[in-house]
Amino acid sequence: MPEIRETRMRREPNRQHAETREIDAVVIGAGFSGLCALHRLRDGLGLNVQVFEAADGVGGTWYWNRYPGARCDSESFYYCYSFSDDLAQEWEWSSRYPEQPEIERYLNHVADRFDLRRDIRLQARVTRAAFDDASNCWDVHTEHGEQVRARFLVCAVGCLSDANLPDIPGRNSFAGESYHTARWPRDGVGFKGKRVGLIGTGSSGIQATPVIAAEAGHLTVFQRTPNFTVPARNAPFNPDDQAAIKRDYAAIFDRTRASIGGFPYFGIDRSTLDISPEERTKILDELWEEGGFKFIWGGFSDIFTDPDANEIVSEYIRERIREIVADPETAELLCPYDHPYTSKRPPIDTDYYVTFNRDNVSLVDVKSAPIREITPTGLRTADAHYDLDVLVYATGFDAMTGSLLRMDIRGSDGVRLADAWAHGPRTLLGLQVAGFPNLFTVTGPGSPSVLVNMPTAIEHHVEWIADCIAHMNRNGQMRIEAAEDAQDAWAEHVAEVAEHTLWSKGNSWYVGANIPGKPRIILPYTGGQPQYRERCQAVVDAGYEGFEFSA
Ligand code: NA7
Repeated sequence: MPEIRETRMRREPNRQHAETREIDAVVIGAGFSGLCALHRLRDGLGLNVQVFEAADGVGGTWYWNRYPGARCDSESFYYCYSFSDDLAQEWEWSSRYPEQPEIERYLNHVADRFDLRRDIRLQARVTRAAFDDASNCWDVHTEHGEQVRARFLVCAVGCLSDANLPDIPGRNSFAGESYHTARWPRDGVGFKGKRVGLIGTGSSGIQATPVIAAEAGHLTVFQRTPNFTVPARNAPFNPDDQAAIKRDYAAIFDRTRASIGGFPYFGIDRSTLDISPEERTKILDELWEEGGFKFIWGGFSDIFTDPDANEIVSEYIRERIREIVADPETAELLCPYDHPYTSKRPPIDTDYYVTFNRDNVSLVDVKSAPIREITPTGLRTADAHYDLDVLVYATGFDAMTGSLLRMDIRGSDGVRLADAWAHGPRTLLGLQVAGFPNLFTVTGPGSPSVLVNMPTAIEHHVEWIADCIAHMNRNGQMRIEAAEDAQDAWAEHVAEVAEHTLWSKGNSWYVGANIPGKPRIILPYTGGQPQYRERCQAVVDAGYEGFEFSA
């Protein structure tokens, strides 16, 4: 197994940068959020900005996740930037759900169109950043020795970017090929005639399974927790529909900003329990046929809060699984019973369940017979050995905190972020951390982030950060930081809101349960985007209440 973090990167020559440049802002990451932040801070505020990006291309999530079947779960026409109407009008999406190469092309187009590349340093992983109390600046260091001093540090590192490669005994002894879905080779992987093992049935595994199965000699899916997934119903984008959307784009983007999940349609306030079973089934049938996230947001609002309501919808999905999967034993293994629907991030899929009807696909339950070790020739569970030529790890990410903590970030008085967050992340609004002045986190823990269509959440944060910096510049302020008591109050609020929902009830990455030893704490804010935006605006209107400035 190649070292996961470096799988495909050419090493930059060992440059020596003797001098420390002084600039206004460093942005870490050149994905959706980093590109947006660079554009807004440089071209909007006129700041001198340097972006550092670990990869050898822009795109972030959409650079790294090239696995077969990788595509977005949000629909293309709103999984994009809204900050430029010209951009929105000129870009043509090919289908309802764009595939990874298309989104990567889009982000490269954005980088070129807004002349962003000249301020992006590729293959420059930030390893260390330390706040200097005397100058109120951040000293930022890259792995190749470059140093920059900047007033502001904007972490645009993504919520799902620190790939999780489980520490399974014998992992490095495997003699075949092995890949993590989030570190997929650019040239692809050939599966023809091969015995492929795939570990993990989250969104990545569920998207990859049908595509790998279509090519492999045999595919064995190692499932620890079955997942609820609904059909995406992907289809080419009809040009007339696309033209109609473009005529209405401003209103569509307004709706994404006003809705709970950042989608251009509003959730329906309807209880699962208030209508007859027949009526309910009819609604669910229609949503199942329509496909996508509307199944979640366009059906019944109480599935997020009421266990009985949730169980009804969960059972509806189980019935579909039993209907689709021919072998009753396999169908039952695919049925989740141990967590409420949506308490683990719900995937949407293309032909996932039906793939288990293929002769060359088998499902292995590694909950009842856990994986014991990887061997040179395959994978051993508690009760069998599986011979494999290729092993695919679709094992997810150290979500929302992994990429931040992987860097050695030291705030005021040299306090390490890793120590400040030893018992779980604490932020004010997911935007700032007490003790880490002038550092902003785009879609950080404690903000709705991953529960919202990501570009919508990202643009909101970038706007807030840019407005805050403009406010500081107007008022001659050099330093901003979250007040400890305001941060405590926000952390308490985030935890309390989650208690009233089912979001925190599954063993998911939403609560850090997928990473051994990670403190169990709800990572995203579950109160919904509108409430969150209101709170962010109220804070600004009250003179950035909860934040402390100094000149
Ligand atoms: P996820 O959703 O975290 O899924 C990871 C999967 O890997 C999940 O089924 C895990 O089972 C499984 N896993 C992880 N470690 C192991 C070990 N050691 N043994 C067996 N199985 C394991 O990651 P994805 O990449 O699929 O999706 C991430 C997000 O990207 C997704 O939520 C969307 O937002 C887009 P578990 O459920 O923990 O039992």
